Amino acid sequence: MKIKSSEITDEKTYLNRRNFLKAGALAGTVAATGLAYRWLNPAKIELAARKDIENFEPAPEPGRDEKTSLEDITNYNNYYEFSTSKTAVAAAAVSLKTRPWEITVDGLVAKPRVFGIDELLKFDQEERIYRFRCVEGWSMVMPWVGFPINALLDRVEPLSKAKYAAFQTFYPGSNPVNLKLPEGDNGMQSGIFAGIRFPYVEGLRLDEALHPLAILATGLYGKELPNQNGAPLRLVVPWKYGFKSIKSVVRISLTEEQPPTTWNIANSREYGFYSNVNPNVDHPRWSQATERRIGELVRRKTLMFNGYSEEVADLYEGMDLRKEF
Ligand SMILES: Nc1nc2c(c(=O)[nH]1)N[C@H]1C(S)=C(S)[C@@H](COP(=O)(O)O)O[C@H]1N2
Ligand SMILES: [Mo]
Repeated sequence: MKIKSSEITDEKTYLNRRNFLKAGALAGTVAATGLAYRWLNPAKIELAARKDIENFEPAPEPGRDEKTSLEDITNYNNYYEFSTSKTAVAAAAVSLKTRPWEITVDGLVAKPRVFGIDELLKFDQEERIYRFRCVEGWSMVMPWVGFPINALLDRVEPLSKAKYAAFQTFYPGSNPVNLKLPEGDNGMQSGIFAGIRFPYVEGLRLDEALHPLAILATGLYGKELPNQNGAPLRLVVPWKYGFKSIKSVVRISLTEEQPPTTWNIANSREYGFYSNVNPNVDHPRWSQATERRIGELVRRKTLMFNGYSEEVADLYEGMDLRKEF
């Protein structure tokens, strides 16, 4: 059953739709993807059509991937605009105002547009239970609510020249196209204290962005997204290290050139553009072969593409994943 856009009004609605994913959601996803892929590579339409909705769930073995508690998901965060201490982010992010909030989708598209957040909340929302692996070596299982990015990109009609999607986080004083955004500093700190440059930026190859597993999340555990997790709208790319999943997005621009990304700017030797989860390619300072699942004691093996190989491996055919890490 697919959740009707008109039904998404408040937290209670989110709550009542915990299991709304399942069969119905697939049809919509595939239709939207087919449309979007047409701009890029007709062969990809088939790839999307093959996908079984069960593959979006993270449990190859029953009991192996229990959902991480809401308590852990909302109190162990990386959001450097607020704090570099994971346990301090939740309290600091209380001061983020998420209204008014607009997102511009521009660049190499036929119909560039500004979307109000409330319009995006009316898109068909699905629950997606995903593994989430931070490059630092910890992981969780998150029950997101959101919609595939391709559902949004369809509306602006990507041009065939577009090869990448660039994403930008809200940051006070950085409002290039005069969006309606909250006034004031919202509790965000200077990049000097965080050791990285703000606004936080990320990027995907367009075919990655159009992949049905890549979503814009609007909720968590059936409720609206908590500030510390990137309210009101954040990217989630479950086969890539967590830092690719940029929070509190205000701009998505399609480009011909590979866009700059925050952690790659900070240290290009340690953080590549692709940053696909890969147990065989270590971080220069630590192994990526295993991870600590938050809430568990014994480390577990990290899976190639975070366990989503079947869905995404063909995006990288012919690439040397050691060089293009
Ligand atoms: N704008 C912004 N987005 C961000 C970050 C950040 O510091 N700023 N941290 C990234 C990192 S390193 C991770 S692991 C995830 C953490 O998401 P979570 O707090 O929802 O678990 O957000 C990513 N997105
Ligand atoms: Mo991370």
